[in-house]
Amino acid sequence: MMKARIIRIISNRFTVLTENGERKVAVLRKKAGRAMVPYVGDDVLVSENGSDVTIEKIEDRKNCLNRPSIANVDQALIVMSVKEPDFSYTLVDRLIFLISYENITPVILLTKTDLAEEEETEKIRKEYETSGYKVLTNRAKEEEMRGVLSGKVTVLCGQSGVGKSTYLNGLDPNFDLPTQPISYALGRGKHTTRHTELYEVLGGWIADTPGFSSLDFAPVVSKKLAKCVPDFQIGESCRFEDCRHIKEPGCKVREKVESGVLSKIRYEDYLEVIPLCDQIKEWER
Ligand SMILES: Nc1nc2c(ncn2[C@@H]2O[C@H](COP(=O)(O)OP(=O)(O)OP(=O)(O)O)[C@@H](O)[C@H]2O)c(=O)[nH]1
Ligand SMILES: [Mg+2]
Ligand SMILES: [Zn+2]
Repeated sequence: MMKARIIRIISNRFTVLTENGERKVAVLRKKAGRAMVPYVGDDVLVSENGSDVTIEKIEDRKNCLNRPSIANVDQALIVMSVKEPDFSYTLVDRLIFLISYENITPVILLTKTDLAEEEETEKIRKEYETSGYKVLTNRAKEEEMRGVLSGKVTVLCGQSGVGKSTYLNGLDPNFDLPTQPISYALGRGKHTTRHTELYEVLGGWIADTPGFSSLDFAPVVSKKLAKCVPDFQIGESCRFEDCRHIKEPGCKVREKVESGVLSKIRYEDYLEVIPLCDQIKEWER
């Protein structure tokens, strides 16, 4: 048996990188991990029999995201264009919530800054930097990106057409990932990247992922989400330990939103997802 990490999945073929640095294409042993579906980023044990490589076991994950599906990441770059498609606070905030909920650090990456006025980009940057988020743009220099990516596993998250693959291509001249103008007409489907894959770049690993069109809050436990939103880490406790920061008396978060200390945008986006949460019962999880 050998330790390996899954770096690419295309239907039922799993490309793994073994501990001795070899790439091999493996299949999944039926019983491996029982009902567990392997994700890119999973640490696995593989066996070799001649040229057949089989995944025998999936190790426990330190975290995982479902959209895009990936396991064991250190940070997520939320990729959002300032134009084409238009920048959406709601979408970025929903991604922040789902990513933080899985105990992954969100970082914001603004793309297509050439398509907007400088002030527009700066306004967005300010909104998130004021709340304590790291904000990058597609103009970030290699030096800065090395600082962000080196020694870490990073996943790119964002809707289709925001420029995830284009951005990766710019990080390493050896990359030639397919990219495509977004087509609103033509009905030929606008998802260019169709699988998740980890690439080695600037001293770390980064995953390109397919864009998605919806996010799922049904399995999210709202009381847990209330504790995960980075904006709400204010170093003060609400009166009730399980406060969801909605209308509870003695809620410090709401107080700080009302006095303008915390972002109203993020808070309103938070209130909007609360009714979407808690749709899956404990025993069904
Ligand atoms: N003007 C401009 N266009 C860009 C920029 N980045 C990407 N694009 C264009 O946006 C379109 C979509 O880019 P992709 O890189 O394919 O987008 P993606 O996020 O990988 O999309 P999916 O793979 O479908 O999820 C392409 O036509 C790119 O050339 C940018 O910084 N400026
Ligand atoms: Mg792509
Ligand atoms: Zn509260």
